[in-house]
Amino acid sequence: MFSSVPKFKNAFLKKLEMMFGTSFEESTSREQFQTLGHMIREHVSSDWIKTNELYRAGAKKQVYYLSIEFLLGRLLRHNLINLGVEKVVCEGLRELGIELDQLEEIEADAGLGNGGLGRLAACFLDSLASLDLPGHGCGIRYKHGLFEQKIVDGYQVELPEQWLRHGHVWEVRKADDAVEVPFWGEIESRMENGRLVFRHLNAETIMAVPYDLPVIGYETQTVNTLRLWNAEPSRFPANADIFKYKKDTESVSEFLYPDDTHDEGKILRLKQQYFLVSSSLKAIVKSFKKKNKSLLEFHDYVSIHINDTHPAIAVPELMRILMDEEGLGWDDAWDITVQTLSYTNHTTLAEALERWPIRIFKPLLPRIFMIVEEINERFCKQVWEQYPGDWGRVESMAIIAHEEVRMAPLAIVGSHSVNGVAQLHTEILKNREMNLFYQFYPDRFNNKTNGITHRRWLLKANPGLSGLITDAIGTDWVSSPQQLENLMRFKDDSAFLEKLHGIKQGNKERLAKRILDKTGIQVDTESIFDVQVKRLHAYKRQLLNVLHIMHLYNALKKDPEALLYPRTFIFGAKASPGYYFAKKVIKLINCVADKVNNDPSINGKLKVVFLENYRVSLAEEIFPAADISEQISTASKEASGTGNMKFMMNGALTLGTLDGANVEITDLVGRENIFLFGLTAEEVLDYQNNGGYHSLEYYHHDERIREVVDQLVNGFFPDTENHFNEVFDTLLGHNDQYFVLRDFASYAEAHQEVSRSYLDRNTWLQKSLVNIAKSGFFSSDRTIMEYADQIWKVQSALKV
Ligand code: DL6
Repeated sequence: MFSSVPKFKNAFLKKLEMMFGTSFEESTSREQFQTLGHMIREHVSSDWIKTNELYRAGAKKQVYYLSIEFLLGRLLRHNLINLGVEKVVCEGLRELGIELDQLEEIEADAGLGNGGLGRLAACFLDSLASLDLPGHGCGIRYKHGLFEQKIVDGYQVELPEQWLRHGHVWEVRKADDAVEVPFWGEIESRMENGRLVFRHLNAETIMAVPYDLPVIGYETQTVNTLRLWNAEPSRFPANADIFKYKKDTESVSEFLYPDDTHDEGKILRLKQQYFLVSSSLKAIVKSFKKKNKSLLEFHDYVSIHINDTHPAIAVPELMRILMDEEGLGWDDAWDITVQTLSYTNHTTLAEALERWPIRIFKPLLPRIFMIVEEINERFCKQVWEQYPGDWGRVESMAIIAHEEVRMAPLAIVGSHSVNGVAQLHTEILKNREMNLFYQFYPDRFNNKTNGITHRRWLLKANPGLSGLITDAIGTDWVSSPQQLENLMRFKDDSAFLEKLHGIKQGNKERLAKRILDKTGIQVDTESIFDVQVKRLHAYKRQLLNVLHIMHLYNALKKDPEALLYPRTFIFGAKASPGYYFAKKVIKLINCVADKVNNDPSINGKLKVVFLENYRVSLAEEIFPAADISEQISTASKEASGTGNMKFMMNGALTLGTLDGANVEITDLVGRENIFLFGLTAEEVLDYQNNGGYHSLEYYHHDERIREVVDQLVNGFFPDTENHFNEVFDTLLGHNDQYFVLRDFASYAEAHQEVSRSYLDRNTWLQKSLVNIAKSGFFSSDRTIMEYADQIWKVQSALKV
């Protein structure tokens, strides 16, 4: 149906009539979108079936990527590109009077994630399928994804997200594969035929119903599966409030990350984790058993990856299945579990390391808690034997301590591999945060620097640049992104560099139009587009950025020539709903935007834009249009970052600290093609260990700092009396935990350097080209091949 334009048009019109019983002329855009989606699903169905058959019958190992988040975004154009039919569809639709761009807008972003961790999972799925690797995603089908952000009076307001309102065209409900997941109740144990048998009595059971999505690889016949579990009522309990039961049950897959500041929210979150893990593992074991192999060989056929600690409960759950359901003894079950599981850590921030109070964990998951206790006891004994008398070490490493279950130790002890997501992050894990575990299991720790799928973030998001690259070096870079390096040949080709400039300008014009439509702000496309888009968090230091903008504004007021080159600062960021400080920073950015954008004396030299509701589809418009990528986290705090890679791949230059993957970007592009500033990770850690930083000194000694910090509280922003007191306090009262004032001068100097460099257009374009040429390393294809070869030991299913 996609082999030629006429065939496509014919099939499209027929399908539309069949699906909606309406003529093309009468059809709505939504009906047209749904029609196209169904055609694609139909088109891939035979490859999907064949891929599954191959996996079922084959002797090859499968990998399952367990993740509480998958930030997929839209799939229509991505699928068309991967199938190689985008052109036919685009032309066919155009002949019918439909623009594919407009149809694309109908699709809701599947926002089943908060940020980097969830988007990484989505990029990995694309690479797995495109590399013909047998890898599946397992997640939750949240009814409401990440909240929709509205900005009201400068503040963030959250609205429930509604991606399923019109159904999800890519999913297939697999009701026959539903499994039950028990919570609460009691455990009865008794001897049966010389074996201890456990029964879960009086459990409240939830039905987990899978919805499968095809994951279509790029120009390959591999179609993998993302399985998202939906929570539904199972057996309605007798004599109980059935409405309450239904509501409680469905709430498990209702919202992504419910508020966990209260016990009620905590229970729900832990329920989600067990719901995901238990249903996925049951399905995995069931599918393995169809191969008729001994369970003792399980890990030769199955690899299960734990994406952060949210699915770490897979350790005791796999033990439970192997022992209680399959009858294995502890030692065999433990060997299999450890050899099957692997774990990625995504953060060193202490507050993000998960711990569950026993008072919640034990009653909710009684059998799982028993197994965790046993794992803990055996593990502590091993530590004690290796370090006799070292109580402190045992206490620090224990899985259960201080009335809590610690999920990171559970994941480390129960996995054969533990990886960080950038070189620096892995070193920090090994030498600091997880040093005791590294000493105990030196061979388990390894690094897998993150990556992004260049097919979405370059090929799809930036058709102009992709076309230029293909014209210059051929199409092979799409399958072998390292070939982007061949662009280095054009470094001294000024005609090529001018084309690069033209493409960037076109992308900036498109973004400028979007900004005007959404905010009413007119930006100058000749100005430097300086962009910071990411979750709002104190360590990511949007505050440093906005304080510096205030300084530029002050400087311009004093001297209209103070700014070497006009700038447009663009922000996009969602704050966690309960994160008060982050919400204040959003308000501050919006106040600065109001002040700066409406001051005629600034003469448009400075503009500030906050784009609301930052999400994958918006990100795809922003990255290609950026000149400067702000990656300014306090060194040592950002595990990797992946936005930094997306910007680089689209030719933006990084203005950043030596943190996360910025370190590897620097190694690749060279110091002359990046703008670095600020403390190093070592210096930050040294301050943290030994003290010596006093933010007040920087306030007193740097007039620029004093001026902007005072402006937070001195009425500089009209009608904001007391709004920024807490921001002021974090900087001075609480000694500026993230070293904003310490890095201010160096940041301001780096900005000057940016302006100076931009004035020399040819040199700037050369730097931009080097960034694009070196970005192939950050393709998630490279990352996934490393996971496949070194951790999962899986191979392409197509190779014999
Ligand atoms: O690894 C993906 C991504 C990194 O690029 C970011 O640096 C890191 O902050 C993020 N981590 C999380 C952690 N959430 N928790 N817990 O999202 O992971």
